[in-house]
Amino acid sequence: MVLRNFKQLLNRIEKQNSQRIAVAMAQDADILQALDAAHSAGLADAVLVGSKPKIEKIAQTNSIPLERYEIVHSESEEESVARAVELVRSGEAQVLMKGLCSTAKFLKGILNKEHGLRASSLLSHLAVFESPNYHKLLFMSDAAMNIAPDLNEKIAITQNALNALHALHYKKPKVAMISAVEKVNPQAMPSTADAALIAKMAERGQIKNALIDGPLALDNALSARANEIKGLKSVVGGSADLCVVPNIETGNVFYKLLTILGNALVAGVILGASVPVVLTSRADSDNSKFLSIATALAISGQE
Ligand code: COD
Repeated sequence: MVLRNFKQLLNRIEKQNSQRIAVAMAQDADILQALDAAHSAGLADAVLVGSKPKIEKIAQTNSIPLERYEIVHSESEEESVARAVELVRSGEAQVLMKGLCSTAKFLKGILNKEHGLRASSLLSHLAVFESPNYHKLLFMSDAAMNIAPDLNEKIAITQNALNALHALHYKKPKVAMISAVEKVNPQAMPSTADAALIAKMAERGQIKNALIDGPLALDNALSARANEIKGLKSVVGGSADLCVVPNIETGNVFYKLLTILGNALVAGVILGASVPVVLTSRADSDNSKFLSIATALAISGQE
């Protein structure tokens, strides 16, 4: 079943058991507000890793109760990430969340060969948007982790996202392999060739339970009218559930345009780790951070 909005996603998880989230660098007002909302909704409690004085000050300024949380004091970003990851590895928390630290440092902590949380060959980021201008939730990968994925990495990114969509009960998600045009032009625009190959793999059943088309420009992916005008027949048909973008720059601009100029609500998670991982941009709102927690829980399906 296709999810129209985040409300439907939240309905899915309202009966799940509450999870404990380990937050790396929790000294952030939006993070604490988001955790408060998750706690009030019965979804999760948390262990806050980071500067204890800063966490306490922020909580006091914003009237956020802290009694319900354990605080693990830690000074540096690296140490906070390592301690939060360790809390998850030891089973004291079931979800990991990025707080006020750099994405690269957070991801390096997850990827650490000895002490990290790798569970599959490639980890990737998945963003989810509820836009006032689109008729259902729109998923997009990868805006935050894989910088310049090659063909094999794009296949893995697509498969990770499909696994997440299947976990959310989508039977055959419509996937658009995004480029700038819909014509395959291997020499001038190699991303068009990668897109076409992945679409062909899906057509031949090498990637299962998905309708994949590409290359598609974004208007072909999202607008039936654009397809009509261009005379393009596509299984995605201007109604993509998932856009797979060719590189991190495209993904990052996609994400920020939708949130800053498009008034979209957004959630962000990392896929392929041994536990659900919540990863938002530091400037995202408290609601976005709450929705990201909800999305991570829904995908991990702790029903
Ligand atoms: N999945 C699984 N393993 C990976 C991945 C991945 N996505 N990326 C790297 N690895 C493995 C490599 O195979 C290698 O074994 C080890 O990790 C180190 O690989 P490096 O040297 O390429 O990786 P790092 O540690 O230098 O960097 C990995 C990052 C994920 C930190 C890096 O790719 C990165 O900085 N990504 C962008 C993060 C970012 O700035 N986002 C900003 C937008 S919000």
